[in-house]
Amino acid sequence: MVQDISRSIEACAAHYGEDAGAVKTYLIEGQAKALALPNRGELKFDEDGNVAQDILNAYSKYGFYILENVLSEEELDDIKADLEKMRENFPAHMGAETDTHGRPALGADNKAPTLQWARPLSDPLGGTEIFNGRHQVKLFEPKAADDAPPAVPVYLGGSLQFSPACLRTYAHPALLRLAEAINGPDFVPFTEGLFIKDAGLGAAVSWHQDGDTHWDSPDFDEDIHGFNFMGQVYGSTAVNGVWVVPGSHKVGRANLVKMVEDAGSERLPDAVPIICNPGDVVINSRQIIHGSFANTGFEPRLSVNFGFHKRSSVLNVCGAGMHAEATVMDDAFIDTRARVIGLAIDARKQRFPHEIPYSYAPFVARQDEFKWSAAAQSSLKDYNLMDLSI
Ligand SMILES: O=C(O)CCC(=O)C(=O)O
Repeated sequence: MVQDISRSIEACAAHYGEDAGAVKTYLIEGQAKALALPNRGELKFDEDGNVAQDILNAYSKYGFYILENVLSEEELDDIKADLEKMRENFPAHMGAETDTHGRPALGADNKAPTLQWARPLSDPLGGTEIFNGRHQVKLFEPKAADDAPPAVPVYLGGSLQFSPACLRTYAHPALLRLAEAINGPDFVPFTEGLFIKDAGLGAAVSWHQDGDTHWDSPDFDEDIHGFNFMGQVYGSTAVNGVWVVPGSHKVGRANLVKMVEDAGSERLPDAVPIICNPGDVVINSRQIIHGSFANTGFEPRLSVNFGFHKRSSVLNVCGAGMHAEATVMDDAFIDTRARVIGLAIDARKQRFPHEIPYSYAPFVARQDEFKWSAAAQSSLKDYNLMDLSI
């Protein structure tokens, strides 16, 4: 069962003037194509405890897979409660040092990037040089309602320092077993953040591929730039969700300008939306062509993002410096940044004591060193200055 978003499809199409009919058809056909793909289901394991091969095969073929019902109601409620608390503490407006209660705002004294804002329904990255120009085209920017605020929060970087619930989700044992199946037992962190797409306000993220450093590597393969998990708190739809071009993670860097020119519009004909219910988690190759349109619909989306790399993709490599200063990532650097995995495993163990915790191979002899507490949570401040982006 997927959410009925017919009202949002109508509302979205109405923004596009003479293209309204084409937009409506694109959304409806995209939705049907997405639901027909054989890349969704429960995260299953075989008798030996290995991730079901059909999941790995479908992920490899399409570059994304929808893992259904991974996050329990209880876990989702924890995330929503944290989110509410964080939002109460967001800067009162873009650039404010305090929240609406006059308290120091979340992230106000952080050195690392935290909350990012954009004009409602805009495409802040498309056609710019930000992130090494990977968002090559500017998407259509629908007009927001007259009473919309001038700027809305769109992305919270370094989310694990602000939300114990997100930290616990980061150590979800089934997800980490999948990370291990794809990236090996010594997998390493990438980056973590929340994509916030409020109904009628959320900004677009133009078509792009995430990888930066390894496109011309002699060892290039479909997994070299890692993947993102995207946990869906409210679900994700053709109107508010990420769209992807299935299979495009295998073929190298795409010329998106040409693809849009050839398509005659920003509506890439081979793209499909990632459709999820609350609690589903998407695994998405960072190399897949993906993006999301402005959220002109009535349903909000909140994606809890966190990714992992193969160790060989980052070890002694100079990072892309996407989220902080680029640096050569040696063993000690990776080990320090991976501490968040150890802490997350303990945080989860304390909250869900009946679950079998994930055993992270690099810390197998040291896991007892990692003890989550309120003080340990505070020690994560600015942890994302250690940037493993590639
Ligand atoms: O969630 C979104 O809208 C965009 C996500 C994205 O582009 C990414 O994770 O790279």
